[in-house]
Amino acid sequence: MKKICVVGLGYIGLPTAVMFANHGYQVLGVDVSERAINLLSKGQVHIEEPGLQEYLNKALVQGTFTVSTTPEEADLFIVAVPSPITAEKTADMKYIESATASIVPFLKKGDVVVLESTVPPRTVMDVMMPILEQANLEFGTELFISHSPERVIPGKVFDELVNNSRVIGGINRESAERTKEFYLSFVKGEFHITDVTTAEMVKVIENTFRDVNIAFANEIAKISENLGVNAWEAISLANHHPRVNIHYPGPGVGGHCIAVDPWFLVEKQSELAKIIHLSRVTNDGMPSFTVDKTLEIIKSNHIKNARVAVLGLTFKANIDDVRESPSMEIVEQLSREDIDLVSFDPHVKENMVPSQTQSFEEAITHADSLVILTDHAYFKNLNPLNIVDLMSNPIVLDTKNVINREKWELAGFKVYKLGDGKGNPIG
Ligand code: SAJ
Repeated sequence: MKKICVVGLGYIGLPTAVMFANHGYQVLGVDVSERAINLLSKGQVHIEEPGLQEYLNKALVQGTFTVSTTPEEADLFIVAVPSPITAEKTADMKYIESATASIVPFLKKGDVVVLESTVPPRTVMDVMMPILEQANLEFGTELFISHSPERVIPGKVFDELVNNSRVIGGINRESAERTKEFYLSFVKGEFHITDVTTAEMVKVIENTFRDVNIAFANEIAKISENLGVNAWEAISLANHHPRVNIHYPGPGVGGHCIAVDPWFLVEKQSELAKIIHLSRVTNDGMPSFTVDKTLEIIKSNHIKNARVAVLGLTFKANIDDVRESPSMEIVEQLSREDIDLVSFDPHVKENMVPSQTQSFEEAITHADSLVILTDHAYFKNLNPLNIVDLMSNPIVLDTKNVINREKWELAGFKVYKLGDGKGNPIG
């Protein structure tokens, strides 16, 4: 049985590792986090992803998955570690560097090394290859290197791992082909073979496309508010055009990808990456825009000592991840205001901020305004009739177009929506 060593057992590495372990490979999962390794060695997952526990259980029963804090010899090495940005918005390559260095002592003739992390274009050539040189193997004939960026969306990882198409960029054709052989074991989507730097570029521009598109939607939302238009309606009608696909506005762009990757291009080519840069700034400004709107609503409704309930802390719907979430920034900004702040998220089971409560009822009781920041199914399914009497002032600001305006207004709510210049009450 061929052996695979996956370095980095996070949101991408762990699902990928257990997938291979269920498809004919002996897999060693490596992570520097003792906590993650301890939990995994007891058969427990340290991240929430539908299907993950089941795949892990199956692999453990078959004996095809083990974990460790250090790599071992293998036929394929997958690097899936974080590539965050620094406070200066430049790529932080330290995890890529240390993960690459950690496998060098175990490399042998014929091995394949694949980078899955999203990185600034040229990283494999300029950062990884100089480190891999220490293995004293000839690149492209004795050691095969490629980049096959992960493309999965949290919450649907297992479906997308199998069904998404995959780009594989090799330092030469042989590297890409050898990489493909491994992934063929479970990927049903198409494979697209290219060179290594193009593969890096492909991944970064996919996410940059989304960021620029969302910035466009956020700009449309602001313009719509002033023109008496409902941006949600306008965008969805525009999207009926066969060649238009506008994304939707919101309180900001979160996650570790879309708000990060565009900076990789700004860093490399700041003179040229102008729309990309402006989009980042536009999206980063949305939390403050949301806070200002919340405060304006309180003021225009003449509410003194307002109690504001923020609903939704994660960076997107139906997940438990609050890292890089615009909601967290909004909560932070609101906590500095002269209001009584309470926050709630049905998916976040540990309190992450002082204002957080685990009880929805506690969050809304005596609130003067609800601020919905995440489009969780939980919020979509709320019945306003069960809420209205518990609040001191039934006001709601919906930043994700989650609630049905008519239904909530009929129940007695004053409904404000981000980007809705048509339906928002005056004052
Ligand atoms: N958002 C909007 N408006 C929209 C869509 C999203 O404001 O119309 C916001 C979300 O609320 C969220 C943020 O954008 O805060 C990012 O969410 P997302 O669903 O767009 O993306 P991620 O970060 O969960 O996953 C993305 C995916 N990339 C693309 O769809 C091009 C995923 O396929 C990648 O694997 C992932 O980035 C990654 O790891 O790079």
